[in-house]
Formats: sequence, structure tokens, C-alpha cells
Amino acid sequence: MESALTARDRVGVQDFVLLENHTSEVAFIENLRKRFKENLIYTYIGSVLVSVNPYKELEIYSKQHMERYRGVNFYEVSPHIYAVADNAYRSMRTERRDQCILISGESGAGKTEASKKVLQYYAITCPASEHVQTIKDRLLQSNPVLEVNMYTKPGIIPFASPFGCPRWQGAPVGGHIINYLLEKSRVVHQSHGERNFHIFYQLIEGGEDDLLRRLGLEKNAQQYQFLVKGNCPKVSSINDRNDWKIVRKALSIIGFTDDEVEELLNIIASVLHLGNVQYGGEDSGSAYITTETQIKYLARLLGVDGTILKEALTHKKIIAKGEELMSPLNQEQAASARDALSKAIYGRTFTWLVNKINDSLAYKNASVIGLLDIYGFEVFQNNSFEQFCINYCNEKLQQLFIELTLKSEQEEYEAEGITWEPVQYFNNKIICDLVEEKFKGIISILDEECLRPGDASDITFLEKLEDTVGGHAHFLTHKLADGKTRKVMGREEFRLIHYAGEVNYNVNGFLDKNNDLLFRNLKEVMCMSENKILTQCFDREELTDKKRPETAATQFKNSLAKLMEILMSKEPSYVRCIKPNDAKQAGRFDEVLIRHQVKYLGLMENLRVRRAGFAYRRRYETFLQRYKSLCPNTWPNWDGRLVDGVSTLVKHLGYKPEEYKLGRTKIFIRFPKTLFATEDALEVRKHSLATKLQSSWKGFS
Ligand code: AD9
Ligand code: MG
Repeated sequence: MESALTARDRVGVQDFVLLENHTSEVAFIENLRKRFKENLIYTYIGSVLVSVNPYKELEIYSKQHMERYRGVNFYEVSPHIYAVADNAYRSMRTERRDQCILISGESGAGKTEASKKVLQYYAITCPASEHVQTIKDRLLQSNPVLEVNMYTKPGIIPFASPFGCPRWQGAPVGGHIINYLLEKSRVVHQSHGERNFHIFYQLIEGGEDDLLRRLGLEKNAQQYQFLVKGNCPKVSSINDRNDWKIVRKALSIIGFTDDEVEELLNIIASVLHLGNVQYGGEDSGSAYITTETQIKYLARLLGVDGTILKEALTHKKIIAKGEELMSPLNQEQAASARDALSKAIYGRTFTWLVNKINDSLAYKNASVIGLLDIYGFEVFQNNSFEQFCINYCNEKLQQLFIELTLKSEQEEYEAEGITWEPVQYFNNKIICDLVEEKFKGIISILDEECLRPGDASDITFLEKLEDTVGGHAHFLTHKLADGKTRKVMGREEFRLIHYAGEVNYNVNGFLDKNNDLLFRNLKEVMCMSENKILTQCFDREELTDKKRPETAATQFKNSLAKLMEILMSKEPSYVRCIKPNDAKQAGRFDEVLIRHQVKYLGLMENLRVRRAGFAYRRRYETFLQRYKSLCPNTWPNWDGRLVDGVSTLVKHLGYKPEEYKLGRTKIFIRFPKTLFATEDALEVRKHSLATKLQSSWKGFS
């Protein structure tokens, strides 16, 4: 039999808190590597689950596995996503507190798989009635519709889908999805190697002939301007034709009627037609439309008057001295009006879709378990407005994480009557403020430039940033204080020193993306649409509202604030996903890539915070139950007060006073090695018992 020590050598420790050298990143990664090699993809940092994508099917998700985790204490079984799911579920029921499971990590790290595993765990282990079954099906199906479908390969939709459970029966009865950032600009422009949203390719590749005929589409993605920009219509790992079938079926299961599906497809097709609207220029410079066929299709699919649409795509309505005038656009302006319309139609339809799915999942007065599948920190070669938003979102989540982790630690020590020395940690509030502060934060400055008439441009925005936040400790541009130039940075870039590392953002396109303007006359046309989905998306009230619509960044900021509020009211569990290699290969552990993620996910900091207090805490009954066999006075049973039993036991084990503290209901152990030694003693005892048993058995035969 392998001894406990050699086993640890081989498979590492199942909780990073147990690492001897907990400040060493090398030791951290080595532990991940050992476990990964043994197909042990899950490891804890206290109650946080770290998961490494295995890129292969593992036999750890069967019904039997689910049973093993049901109602069992976190530390008594090996780390698993089911333990997190079960723990959240039990806390919700016993403490009646809303829960939230936050799943983060970069693209391909396994976030969506993890959230599916959680849903499957509830679907199988929670009692089900017929109604409940329908909700479960809808929840599971909402994934393909929103995920596979509406966004692309390196897609970005942080979304939360709380999974509702009534307080008493504990069966899932509802859910809710919050969607708050769709990378709309992708509809009209993709970088090299990127695709547009999946649904476009799926419709074209998978759509039935008569459907495509009705929509006026050809079975060739190359025909569509919005699909050729990234030069990446086909991705070998994606089967558009098959996915189309999955999505079509999912839409029915979620409860979309045939009419609604038809309207939805009309909209998707109309975006493709819009992309093919081309302009010519008069001598005067005014733009005119050269592609009449597109207008004909658009008029039919959007349910609008073709002539009015044409005018709106080439003119801007101005109100001068109380009179409305149609001022012609030049070719460039007309093209951006067309793009703005495409983005608005797609973006709003997506929001409609999310709301619709939520209606189908709605259930009132239930405790909820939220599932937040959120996009991790992003650092590309070229970082733009989207990365700025995503990384800002991650700063906010880190804040929440620090606050909740430290706060809950402190609260626990207080509740247990344990003295606690506060930990030093980097508070990233300073970076959040730099981004979001009123008047002098980056978003405020960006909004100000967007509002300013005249010569406002991305570059004037950058200049204003230099003037306003130039001296901030977390902000840099190419300009040095002595008037010289910082060579490593481009002239159109600013750098933010995030909690997780430095990122350079190129300001190109910031104003446009933030503005997201849709001319009034285009809005008017859309408000006249006979498409029933679009009438819900473009509300006439918008036209009477004199107030300027919120910019994209401000909308994002506000929805983040709302999300933080929701999360603060819930008890969080964390799942941190890691992508082991870029090739999606099983068994390959790319150390450089992993080190990067360990850093960006703040795992070392996480471990430090966890270790700063007491590495381990266990309820008296749990501790006694597990180790009572190691002391003759507590074995086989302890009759007195639990705290006295634990005290007797640890004294017998030789714990020194500085190594542990006894709280009201729990023992707190400061160093992992103390618990290690106890675990080893238990292993040795089991081993010797087994040997004894064997020899006495042999003695009989
Ligand atoms: V993205 O930000 O949505 O682009 P995710 O969601 O983090 O990304 P996803 O969960 O979709 O990644 O995982 C990517 C692929 O890795 C999956 O399609 C699976 O093939 C594979 N994967 C992820 N987790 C597991 C797992 N626990 N077991 C087996 C997995 N395969
Ligand atoms: Mg995903």
C-alpha cells in the first residue's frame, strides 16, 4: 500500500492551503501539474475551487459521483464542482440565504461546462415535479440559444443565470439570466481570424432551402459583407449545420412559438441584408443607395416602408428653428448609419431574447442560486474598448471578492470569539475609482468627449485623459514627465496598471463604440416596423424622450453596479477555471500560459488571504468524528461536551497552543502542517488496522 506521504508526492495536495511553501508560485504550479497529470482537475484554495480544463471526457460526472457529494461535507471528499454545487444548495436551504456561484476564467477555460455541470447536478439530485422538469429543460436549453448561438468563438457575454429554488421543497422552479454586455460592434466588424456571431453562419449553412428562399439568403457566407471581414467563415471545431438543428430545437423547448421564431429569423436575415447595402456618391457628395434588391428584402423582413427606409439610410433629420429638415449624408456617414442600425437591431433583439427566456423561467418568492459565467481578464496584442470594459468588470469582481472573502473571514472569527489580526492586501478600489469616478474617471472623460461637438476625436480623448488622470499611479501614456517619450508605448495608447497586470489600450474607436448613436430618423423607421419583436425593441417613447441615451460605457457601468448589488446580497462560491493550453489538447500543461492565468485570476493573493488567518477550520463534531480514533480517550465515543473532546484529542496529538484556537463551535488550525500530521497519523492508523485485519483473517484460514 502506498503511504500517505508518497501519495501526496504523486498527486499533490487537494487544497493549496496545505502547501508547505504557500507564497511560492512555483510550488503552486507544480501542485497543479501533479494533479493535472493524474486527471485530478479540481483543487481547492480553502472553499474556492480551481479547475483545469482536461480537454477530454473524464469519468467523474456520473450519477454515482453526484450521490457521493450529496449532503457531504466539503473537505471529506475530493474536490469537485459537485461539492461546490451541493454546498451552495445546502447553505441555501439551511441558512435560507440566496447563493451565487461565480465562475471565471478565460475563453476556453471551461466556464460554461462548469455551469452546465452545476445545472446537471441540480437537475438530477433535486426532487422534480412536472413543472420543475419543464423549467430544468428550459434552463439547460437556454445555453445553446444564448451561448453557442448568439456569440462567437472568443465571445463575450458575461451572464448570470440564477437558478431558483423554493425555500421548502428545495426543487428548482425558476431561473433568471442577466445579460449585460454584448460585443455589438462584432456584428459589423470582425478582426482577422474572428467570426461574426454564430447564428448567422448557422442559418446560412443549416437553414432549409425554402426558409433561405423566403429570407432571400444564399447558402454562401462569402456573399455577405458582415461575414467576410474577419476572413474566417469556417472553424473546423464548429459544425454550423448541426448547431443550427440544436438551436432550432432549443428555441421550441424554451417555448418560442413558430411565429416568434419566424420574426426572429427575419431580423437575423435583415442584418445580413443590411450589411450588403452599398452606397454611391452624387457629385454633391450626397450618398445614394445602389442596391435596390437589398432594400426590397429589408422592407419585407423588417416590415417597414422601403422608401422611408431608403431615405433614413441616406439622410439625417435635423431640427432647425422648430422645423424638421432632411440633411443628406455623405457615403461615409451613410455607411456608419447603416452599421449603427445593424448593431442596434441585433443588440436589442438579443436583449429581447434574454428577457423572453427569463419570462419562461420566472418564479416568484424563491430562494435562488445564481450562476455567473463571467469572462476573465483579457490581454491581447491590441486591446480596445471591449477589453477595457471586460477588465474593468474584472476589477469590480476582484473588489467584491476581496471584500467578501475578508469580510466573511472577519465575521467568522468574530462570531467564534477568535482574535484576528487584519491582513495586508492590495485594495484595487483605487483602480475602480480611476475608471468609474464621477467627473474625473476615465468613463466620465470618455462620455464628455462623446458629447462635445466639434473636433472631439479618439486622440483628443487621450489628451484629456493625460490632462486629468495623467498623474495617477495606475495610468500611463507614452509621454514621460520630463517631456520625453516612453518608447514601449504607442502614441494612441494608454496603459492601465490593473490588479492583475498591465494592459495597453488603443484609443482607436473608443468614441464610436461608446457613442453607439442611432440617428433619430432610423429609430423612427424602426418604431414603425410591423415585426412584432422589433415593436417591442424600439419603443415610441424613446422618440419623445429628449434626454440623450446613455453611452455604452455608462450603461455597462450601471449594470455592473446593479450586478454588484445583487452579488453582495448573496453568499458567493467561487470557481476559477484555467485553460491548460491553446491547442485544446488533452494532457498538455503549458506552464507559461498557466502561470499567466494564475496571476490574472489573483490565485496567489487568494491563497495569501486564506492563509493569513487560520488555514483550516472545522466544526467540532466533524473534527472529532474524523480523528477520534487517534486518541484512546475519545475512541470509540466521547460523551462529554464537544469542545472538551476536541481539546483532549488535540492535546493527545501534541498540538501546541499557538497552532490552534477553539472557538464557539469550531476548531481553528493555523498551519496546514498541523492538520497534515494528523491526516498522516490517520492514514498510518488505517494502514495498521488493515494489516491487523488481514493477518487475523489469514490466521483463521
Ligand atoms: V468561452 O469564454 O464561452 O469562449 P468557456 O465557457 O470558458 O469559454 P467551455 O466551458 O465552453 O469554455 O469549454 C471549452 C471546451 O473545453 C468544451 O467544449 C469542452 O470540450 C472542454 N471542457 C471544458 N471543461 C471540461 C470538463 N470539465 N471536462 C471535459 C471540458 N471537457
Ligand atoms: Mg462559455
